[in-house]
Amino acid sequence: MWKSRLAIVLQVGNWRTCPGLRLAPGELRFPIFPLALRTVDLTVPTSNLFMARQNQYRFCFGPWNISEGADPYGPPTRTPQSFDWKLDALKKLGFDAMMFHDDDAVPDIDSKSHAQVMKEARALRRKLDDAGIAAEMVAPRLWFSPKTIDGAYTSNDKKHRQYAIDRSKQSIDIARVLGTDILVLWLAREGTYLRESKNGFQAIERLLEAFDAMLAHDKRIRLAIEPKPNEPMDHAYVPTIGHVLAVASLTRDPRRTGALIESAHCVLAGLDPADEIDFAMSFGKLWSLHLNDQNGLKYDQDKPFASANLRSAFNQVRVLERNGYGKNGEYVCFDVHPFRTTKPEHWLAHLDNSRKTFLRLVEKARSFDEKKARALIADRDYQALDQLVIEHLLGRR
Ligand code: XUL
Ligand code: MN
Repeated sequence: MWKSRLAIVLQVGNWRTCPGLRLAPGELRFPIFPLALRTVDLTVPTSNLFMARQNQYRFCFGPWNISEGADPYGPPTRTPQSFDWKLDALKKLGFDAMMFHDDDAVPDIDSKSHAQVMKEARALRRKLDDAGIAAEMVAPRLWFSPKTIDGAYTSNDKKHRQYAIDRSKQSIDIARVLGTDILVLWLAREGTYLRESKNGFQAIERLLEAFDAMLAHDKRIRLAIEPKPNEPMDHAYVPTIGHVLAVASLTRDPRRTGALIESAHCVLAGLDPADEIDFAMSFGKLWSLHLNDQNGLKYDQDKPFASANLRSAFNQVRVLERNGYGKNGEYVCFDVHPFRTTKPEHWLAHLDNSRKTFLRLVEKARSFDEKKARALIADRDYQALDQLVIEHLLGRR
């Protein structure tokens, strides 16, 4: 059986030093002549050669995912909880790590000196260590300040662009103290409300200037750019994973510039989250993940994972399984919010449910009849393939 599916990655040359080569988890490459220049790449997943080692997933969320229910038309519906309460909840729910905006880690960050920020970051690290919880990432929150009203890295005001770069460098320092090498960049205000207000060519130059400054600031930090096509902006400059990877390729260190995919953001771009995941992973660039759901082209909903489209969620889990997401230490994060109507006593259900659903879908992905699916594909009977998936999700074997 294995013979018919055998293919081997032969690589003539040293893959570590050849630009443009990637080694996805679950692939084998055999460097043959270390100094040769050309490559022969007959890629094939090793899962086809050996029994796949099953993924063990680790989970995280951020303090903002225990939110209070405010929306643009109404005030909060739940009284805020303290950070310690949230950390305790995360632990009790069996999650492994927490995500942080810089001001989740150090509140009122702009009013504090760098030394004070570092001191508070160190205290947070001790608290996390005591709780046995890791910090998954740090992200500069560049969309609240009066200095980012017209954008952060792409603001028309040079002083404000500098503020954004300085704050990002400080976020990197916080990340290092918290023990993570991932800086997430959701480019919230890097776009336009009005096309004529900015120059798109120049915006890419400015983004690159900022990314390069961050990469130079710390030689080990990795930038995980989180694309989103709109909201709060009408049009964002980096709306999809393709844009992320294109911009990454122009930075001073493309190897340290990668991506974070959020399911809802893909739906807002009219794209399939599973395809976006496959795309990023085929470049070895998916370093973090925000699973959630979104019911079509509306405001950003951050629904519980699979809440709007169970089949799409199944396909996301299936590609994560197939591509070995998590094997390099990546976490599965849920960027989900409770419904505004949620009572305080049910406040954590969206997180617990998202994780439960994810694990149920892992079972579904592992028990999917791949052999039958392959036979139907070979016979080009996609009608039956469609029904195979539906029956499987409905629970019938
Ligand atoms: C916004 C969003 C953010 C980022 C973190 O849509 O997803 O919460 O994930 O800054
Ligand atoms: Mn997100």
